[in-house]
Amino acid sequence: MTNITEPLSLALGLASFRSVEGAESNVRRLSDMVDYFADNEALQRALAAGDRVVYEFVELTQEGSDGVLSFGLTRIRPGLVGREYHMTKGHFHTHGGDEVYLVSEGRGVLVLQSRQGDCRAIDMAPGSMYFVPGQWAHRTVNTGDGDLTFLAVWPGDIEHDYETILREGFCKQVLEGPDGPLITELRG
Ligand code: PAN
Ligand code: ZN
Repeated sequence: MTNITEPLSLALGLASFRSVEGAESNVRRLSDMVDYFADNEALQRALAAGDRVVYEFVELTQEGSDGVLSFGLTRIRPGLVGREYHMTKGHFHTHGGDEVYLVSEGRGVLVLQSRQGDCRAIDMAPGSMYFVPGQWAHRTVNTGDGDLTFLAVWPGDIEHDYETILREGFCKQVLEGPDGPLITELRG
């Protein structure tokens, strides 16, 4: 948890975010993603070769309901588990807090799913921002050859709910196809 009361300028890199007092570093390895990638056999094969990092994120979390903002930087390494690209777990925000993403490097897809089951997949590119409405679960997929790095900014009074979307499952999957990323509908 942080309490930032002075203006701050940060380069969009993990190291500079980590240098802020109270920053929380998170690493998600293959072993943390067992329930998330669809092809469990491919995951076990990849794990046998080493428990590699799938993504890292550094959060500067501020708590409060009076317009306080939290923010974080995520870097997803390039890679595949079977035909599925490296991706984040994905979550809903409790209380429906909106979020803004800004991509600094890489290529990817933002997969969104509303509480009513509406489903979207939006291409992500450097220099573009993405608005995540409060009632939509969101997951980020790295479809490129290099790191996908993005800034996220969200309200301080939300919690991250991973359970609901894990139980429901995202309705779109992003797979490596013969001519690049292929977005498949799992249902709906
Ligand atoms: C992001 C995510 C970050 C990691 O900062 O928390 O990209 O993804 P998971 O939290 O799904 O593992 C964000 O959306 N914050 O609200
Ligand atoms: Zn979020």
